[in-house]
Amino acid sequence: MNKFAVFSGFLGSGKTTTMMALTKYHTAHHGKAAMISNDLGGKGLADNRYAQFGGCNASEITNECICYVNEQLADRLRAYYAEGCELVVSDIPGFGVGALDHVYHGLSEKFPGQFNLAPFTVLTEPKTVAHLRSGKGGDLDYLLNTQLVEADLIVLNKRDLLSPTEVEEDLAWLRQQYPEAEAIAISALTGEGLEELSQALMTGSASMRRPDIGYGGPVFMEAMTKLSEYYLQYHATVCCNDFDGSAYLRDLAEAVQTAIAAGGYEIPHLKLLAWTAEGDYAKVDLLGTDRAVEPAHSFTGPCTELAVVLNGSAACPYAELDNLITGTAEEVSRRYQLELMIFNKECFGMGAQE
Ligand SMILES: Nc1nc2c(ncn2[C@@H]2O[C@H](COP(=O)(O)OP(=O)(O)OP(=O)(O)O)[C@@H](O)[C@H]2O)c(=O)[nH]1
Ligand SMILES: [Mg+2]
Repeated sequence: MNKFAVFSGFLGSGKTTTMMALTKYHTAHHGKAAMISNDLGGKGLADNRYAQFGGCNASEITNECICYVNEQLADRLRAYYAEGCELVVSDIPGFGVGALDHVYHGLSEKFPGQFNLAPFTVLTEPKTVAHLRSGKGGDLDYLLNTQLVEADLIVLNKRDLLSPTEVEEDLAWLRQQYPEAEAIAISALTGEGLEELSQALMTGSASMRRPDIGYGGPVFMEAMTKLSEYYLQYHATVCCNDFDGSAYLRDLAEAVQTAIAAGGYEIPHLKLLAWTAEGDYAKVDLLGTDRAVEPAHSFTGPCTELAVVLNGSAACPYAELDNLITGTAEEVSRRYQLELMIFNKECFGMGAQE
């Protein structure tokens, strides 16, 4: 039976990494699978390029949340099923809520009986669970909590960062807090739990609940107003000899981290992806001002020119975010004697900002 699942979950929880690991695992052990990366920026999302570099059966839906383009999503699903896929997963933007209603109910109302909807899946990670369990509260709590309220299936990702006892404690808390949902623990990085996830999606089905999440209400608007999106694509050419592209990406991520922290802002996730004409590539993740920059993939050799994509979301007014990241990219590139040709930049706030 052909299945479709939405993967929701906060910025950096591991949606892309999990979709990549799952589609590969499912294809190798069960049947053909595919993934769709969805975000608000224009064509060329870092997540989709990264998935394709990683050899995944992957495509993107850009410029709009899949919440509002049900027809485009339906066409894409039909195309994947026509090429023999039995499982397709798509994420939504990492600060998104409301996809249970907009996507699952939207598809089933507009295309009755055409799509088999797997449990609405929401990823979370140990850091988020620890924060919610602490009850400390924060600006983004509405989003962190509401995403989990929508879940039929909660996936505690990054279990490799926890002891077995901690995993059980977090799962018990999640089950008690969100009793409508199943909860499982996986590691997209080690592959632990992928079979359980694959089974849960193929054998389970969406509850089609309609929880009241206060969508569009004052708390929702307040949370969205804090967030801005940033997209930058450029070519970088070194003036002489070659350079270490992996070190460049890492230095850029660390310099952005310093600039964001100095401004008193927060950046839950910035993805920095670069590649050469020969197809070598590197990726670095910046996951907040308090965490070490994580290289996800490194170049195999020195570079003479690169294509670079930066995609990210921050709790920072968009004009300020634009100045901070663009200025930092120019400054770090000068240090590496790179000539930049910027060919696309988008930076916008998620709600009305002063
Ligand atoms: N330790 C560990 N790290 C992981 C795991 N899965 C993902 N990560 C890391 O978490 C970071 C974020 O992963 P992504 O898959 O890009 O997260 P995302 O949810 O797609 O993020 P957005 O696209 O910003 O919403 C990356 O640095 C990953 O390498 C995991 O199972 N264990
Ligand atoms: Mg992603």
